Amino acid sequence: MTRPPHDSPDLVVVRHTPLNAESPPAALERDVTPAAHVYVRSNFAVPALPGDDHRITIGGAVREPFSIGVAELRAMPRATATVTMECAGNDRVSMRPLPPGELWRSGAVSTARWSGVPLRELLGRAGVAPDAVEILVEGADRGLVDDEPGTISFARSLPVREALDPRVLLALEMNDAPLAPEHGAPVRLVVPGWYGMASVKWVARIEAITTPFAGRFQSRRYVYDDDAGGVRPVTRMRVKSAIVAPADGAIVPAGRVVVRGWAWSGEGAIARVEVDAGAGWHDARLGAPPSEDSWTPWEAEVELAARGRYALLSRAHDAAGNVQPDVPPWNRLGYGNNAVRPVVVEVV
Ligand SMILES: Nc1nc2c(c(=O)[nH]1)N[C@H]1C(S)=C(S)[C@@H](COP(=O)(O)O)O[C@H]1N2
Ligand SMILES: [Mo]
Repeated sequence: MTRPPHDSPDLVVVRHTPLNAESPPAALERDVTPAAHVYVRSNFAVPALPGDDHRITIGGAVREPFSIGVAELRAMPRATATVTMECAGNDRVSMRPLPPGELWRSGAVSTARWSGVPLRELLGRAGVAPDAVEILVEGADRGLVDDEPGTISFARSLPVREALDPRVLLALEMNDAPLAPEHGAPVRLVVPGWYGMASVKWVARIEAITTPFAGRFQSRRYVYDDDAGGVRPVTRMRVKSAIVAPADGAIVPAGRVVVRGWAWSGEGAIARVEVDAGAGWHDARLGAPPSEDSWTPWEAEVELAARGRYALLSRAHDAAGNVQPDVPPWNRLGYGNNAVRPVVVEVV
């Protein structure tokens, strides 16, 4: 029997061109998301790059600027890390009033095993000048945007101290296979703990800079803009949890139901997860996270005795004392929605 293509989609498409697509709910039950099911978020089309012949330039406020080919990067000592990455726009669809931007539901989050060269190796070789304040990383992708003349590239900066964190990688592989084009082949940045926008794909240029970067994707997008003119940069992932089983909309028999999910935060380890099925909050059991930079599994049993519909809720706390809010924290562009989100099941 042949199946229609929409019967087994790899990803849930939000926009076709450029491709923006969510991980399907079933893929998020796994601790490491299969590569074909990792969400894709791109502002511009995938640039055509020459694979191992692609070169990165490292310059600006450094002692010794240089360029390095991807083939040379592959020959350098590697580090590997399992990292949970969430798009800052994940769950934008449940913010009110509806913000502009891609209308992500809850699938713009994935966990992958990245392997590559720590960024600090290249910065060490270049010798960052003492007056450098940030490291700028530019992708090879370019395109037009509504309100600016000519094409612009996707570029982001990190404070020097963050860029020197040995966990920040120039990744060459995802889940033990070469990076796919849509995920930044041949080389991308991976910044653990930060929302996805910091993890620049298709890296072409790295520059040490002496004044803070104010490019579009640093100061006009990926900012918490509060209507009153206050603007704060989007940085680390807010504490959040997701229920992966039962699935939203599932029909379950009456009785005990095991609720399972993940919790993550870029601001500290997960300290506690609570679950509510309508009778009040109680603690879930935490499992061991696959790594320090990945989500923490949790599980709880709830008693769904009577027929009818139930809203299952989960609420995570991190070691820094942050807890998920009940209501999405408002900002004009709809970033960082870490509010508690109901999963509805029907007991028959
Ligand atoms: N060069 C480049 N890098 C980029 C982007 C982009 O548009 N261009 N999008 C960013 C955003 S907003 C996110 S959430 C992540 C998504 O990475 P993924 O598509 O591999 O999941 O890539 C980031 N890196
Ligand atoms: Mo993103």
